[in-house]
Amino acid sequence: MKLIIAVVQDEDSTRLINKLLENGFGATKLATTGGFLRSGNTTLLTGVEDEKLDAAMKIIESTCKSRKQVAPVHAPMSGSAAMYVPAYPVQVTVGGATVFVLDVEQFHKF
Ligand code: 2BA
Repeated sequence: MKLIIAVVQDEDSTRLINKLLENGFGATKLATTGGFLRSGNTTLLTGVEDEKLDAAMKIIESTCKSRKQVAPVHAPMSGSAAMYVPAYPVQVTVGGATVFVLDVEQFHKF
């Protein structure tokens, strides 16, 4: 069994959950925050049998779009100086999805 951890954009999350459920996958949705943009995104946890991994990955790939986003970013600075440095706008391409696949050692439902 594998655990898929997929970081996706909020805009894609409802469609992605619906498609996963329609295709017989379970999903847990976590509200998360990207470390770089400091804006909200969604992390989905999906446990799948090994032979269904490809099908789940295809659903994620086909559902999650990449988008350009402009966001104020603070230069990484420590100490009190950081308070006086204004944020500067950067344009980044976010997504479609950042996906980690882990081996599951055990799976229980009690
Ligand atoms: P954020 O960390 O908010 O990053 C949003 C987007 O900003 C990233 O899109 C990337 O295009 C850009 N970006 C990130 N770090 C950057 C940097 N140091 N300099 C310039 N641009 C940078 P994605 O790569 O599609 O990532 C989307 C979200 O996926 C990330 O949101 C983060 O929440 C998660 N993520 C990405 N890589 C990860 C990793 N290695 N481990 C854990 N989470 C990750």
